[in-house]
Amino acid sequence: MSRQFPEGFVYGGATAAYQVEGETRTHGKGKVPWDDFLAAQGRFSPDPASDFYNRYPVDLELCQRFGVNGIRVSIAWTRIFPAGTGALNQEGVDFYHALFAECERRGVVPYVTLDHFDTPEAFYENGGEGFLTRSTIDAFVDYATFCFGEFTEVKHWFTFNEIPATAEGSFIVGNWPHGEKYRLDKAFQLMHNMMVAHARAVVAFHDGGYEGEIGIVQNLEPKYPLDPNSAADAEAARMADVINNRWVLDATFRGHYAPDTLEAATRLAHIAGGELDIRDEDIEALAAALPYCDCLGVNTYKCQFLRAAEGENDIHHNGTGDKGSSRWFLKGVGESCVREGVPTTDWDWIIYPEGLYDLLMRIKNDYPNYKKIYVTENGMGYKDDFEDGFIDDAPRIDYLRQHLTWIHRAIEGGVNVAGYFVWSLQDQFSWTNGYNKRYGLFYVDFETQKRYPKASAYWFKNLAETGKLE
Ligand code: BGP
Repeated sequence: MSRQFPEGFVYGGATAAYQVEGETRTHGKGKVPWDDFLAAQGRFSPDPASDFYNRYPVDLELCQRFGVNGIRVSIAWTRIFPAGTGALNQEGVDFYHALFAECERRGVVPYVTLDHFDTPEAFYENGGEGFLTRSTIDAFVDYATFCFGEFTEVKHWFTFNEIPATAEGSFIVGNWPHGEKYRLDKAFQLMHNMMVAHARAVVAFHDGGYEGEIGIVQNLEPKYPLDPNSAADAEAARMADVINNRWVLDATFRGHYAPDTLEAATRLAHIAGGELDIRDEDIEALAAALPYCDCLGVNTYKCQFLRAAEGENDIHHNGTGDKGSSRWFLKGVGESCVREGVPTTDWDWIIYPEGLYDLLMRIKNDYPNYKKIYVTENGMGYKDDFEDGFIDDAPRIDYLRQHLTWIHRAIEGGVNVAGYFVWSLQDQFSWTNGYNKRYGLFYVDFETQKRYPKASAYWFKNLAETGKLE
């Protein structure tokens, strides 16, 4: 059966500054925590990544040829303000103006994120702890306000990319720079502080009278009890849901935390040995932004099945693609399991497209204040085979088709989904997995930086040009 997407639906490709640009230590750019962290690890370098800093015209020309009419990019805060605040790097400002002008020339609409995992290193110096330190919130609002005023050619803004993933990498899995493991207290606090920063930037956008829309991108992940008949498993899923979804959704679309959300977060923070610092003025800031958050970006790849269990924390991230090597056991929550018959990727990400339908319907039902959703990332990490310039990535096409089918069903169910961005536009650098986990519609030979359209690119072109999902 074929399905027709609505007129005006955005068929996009997604990127992020640090994952595509390269030139991380040149052109006046300031440092981010990943620079030293990756160098010390010695596994892979973010340079030159996909060399987007120099090759964005090539990628935008590909967008035009393949019907990709929207592109998610992020501004690297440290290209604009190398030390986070203070002195401006004009070269960085000029770069983004040139990038947006090229978008315009190619008929590709930019959707711009202000901070995609690359908060400046400066906020971790002199005892700073990034967004755990509240002055970073003020700095973000200043940076955001600068961008709104400077880049008036941009009409679609997102404040942050994936606050729950930031908290997870930084304070639960601990595989990010300055990371610690199992610190749910810090994870909730970080998410809270970042949500306040988001809210204040949204209000600044509104008060400044800038043209366009603004929202936030989150990694939302459906959580299910492993045994649908077990109340204990359901409770484990509820806890995991609070961490990943409810905390940030409540902050965005209620303007406060519902009592049971707050109770769960406080309990989990206590288990980790800490307290949460949620102030009245923070809640006022969240509430003030409520009417002005125009859109939600949903990044979606996988789901989680939870089993209730007692025991000690034990999380291992599979960052190599050795299937079956990951473990996830979180005290106070439970254990992550794979339900029989449900497929996984080589990185143990559970493929469950129907979960996206559940998630979208749930946002509509539980958060009626939401206005519009973009699926801002969806895609399949895969070890592509390159044969004489041809890449037959049939499993990826299948993955995209299934997810788009469930998105279409959600639209039929009344959810306002306005666009879909494949992660990723071109192959790029993955933060904790390096370069063998490819996602792109366009294959990148990282030696020569040559691009090759994959089978999925041709498939996507047909979808984008006809609006028809076959
Ligand atoms: C999201 C991020 C992206 C990207 C993607 C794929 O969480 O927003 O930056 O990396 O996931 O994840 P990974 O690279 O870990 O496979």
